[in-house]
Amino acid sequence: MKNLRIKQQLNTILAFLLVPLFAWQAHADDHRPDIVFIIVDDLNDWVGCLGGHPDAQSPNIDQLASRGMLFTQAYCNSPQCRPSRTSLNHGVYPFKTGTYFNARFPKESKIQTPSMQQYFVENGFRVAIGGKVFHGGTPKIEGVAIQNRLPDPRHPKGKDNFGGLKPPNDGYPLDVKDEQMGDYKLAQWAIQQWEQVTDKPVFLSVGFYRPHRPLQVPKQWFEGFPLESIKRPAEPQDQDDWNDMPLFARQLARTHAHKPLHNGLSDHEFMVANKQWNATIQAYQASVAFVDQQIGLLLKALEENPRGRETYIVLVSDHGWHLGEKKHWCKGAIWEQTTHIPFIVQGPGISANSRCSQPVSLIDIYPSLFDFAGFDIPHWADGQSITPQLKAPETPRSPVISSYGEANTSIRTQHWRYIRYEDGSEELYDHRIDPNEWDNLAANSKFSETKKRLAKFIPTDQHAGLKVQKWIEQFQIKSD
Ligand SMILES: [Ca+2]
Ligand SMILES: [Ca+2]
Repeated sequence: MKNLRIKQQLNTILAFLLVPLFAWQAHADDHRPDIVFIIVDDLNDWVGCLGGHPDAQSPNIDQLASRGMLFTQAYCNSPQCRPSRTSLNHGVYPFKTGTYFNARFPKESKIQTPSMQQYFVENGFRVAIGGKVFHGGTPKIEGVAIQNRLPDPRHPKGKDNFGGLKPPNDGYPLDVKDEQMGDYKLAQWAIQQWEQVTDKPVFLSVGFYRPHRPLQVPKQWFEGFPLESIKRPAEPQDQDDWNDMPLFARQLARTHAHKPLHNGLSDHEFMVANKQWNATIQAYQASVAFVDQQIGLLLKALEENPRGRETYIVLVSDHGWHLGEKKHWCKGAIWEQTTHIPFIVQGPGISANSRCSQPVSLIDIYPSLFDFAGFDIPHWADGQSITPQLKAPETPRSPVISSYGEANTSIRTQHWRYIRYEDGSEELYDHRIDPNEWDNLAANSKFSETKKRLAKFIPTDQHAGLKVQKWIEQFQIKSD
């Protein structure tokens, strides 16, 4: 009898729960929000709101942060475009599929999970994708408006790569207007998509290209960063930062994302030898200020919702970028500067100017956006929704796992970064006292328990992948 009553009560509850579910089918009662996902290519923490560089100019990104929640400890899951974007768009970790690098591994698993854009289409959203959201072009999805990357004006002949010097120092002030640049045109395309009024809620993904190389933007943006007042990242005063680093880490940092080096010089040695350090910082900062302006055009349009819906805006980057920190450049390492990214969410119920210092990563985008849309989170999603932190920022989260090849793994908690490489060597940094990761504590027995605790988060069943050691041998990387 008692069981029957419970069953009846459950049926009543179920019926009650199903009412809003069916109501969603009807357009008039569809109160689901519009969602805008903005991803910026190669943008590190050199934005005002994250304080990564004292001269950063990013007023529009900063304003977005002031209107919502800034996740101050957000990281990528892989420090290169293809693995990072594949992982975030499909909701699975790189170590599940073997997609570890831009270079393809023949035995990578075919990605089986739908992209989040596909999933939104299947769940009744109007979906549009513009610019660089996926690596290597946007895959065709039935019913989706796609705008591939729009080209920039070409630099004058002979002025590329600073007159023959190799990347990463290929910044150049273009004698053109913003309106001629691909990112400006992308913002206009995105605004047009936003302003279309249809019955369905909208999921708009927009991928801005700068500050990805070449660091070429209209010259007015260079003028905001005079060469004579460029500030370089801090370096340790009395020691060589590499002295306490494992041999493997030093070699990894010299591989330049697996391309041959500059006649035996590392990127950093090359930049110093050719006196291009300040010029490249200038070009990067100009590129950030330029792209911020283009993002601002879109953000302005998003202030009004033409469909009368609530709006979520999420802004991230695909990974960080070094400009000489730890004698390293670009991406392709699993340190703080390569993995730390902006991660901002504005939306209904999110307090203005709120901050969360719990670790989050790009793996969390997929389930979070589904949560915002009211979808059930599918079982294959590796990440965790950030909704609990949007309500209560102190709610604890699991550490961030970043991979750069099979068995090259970084574990980032609120206070620690622990790295273990494919040869078993390690790095350990205490971020409470060492935000620049100068003092590797891995060899100090005082921290063996900490290491053991953090090592438990390293996945034990990682998918096979390309080995960094092979590149080290192929390019005859030096040991120091
Ligand atoms: Ca990138
Ligand atoms: Ca050091």
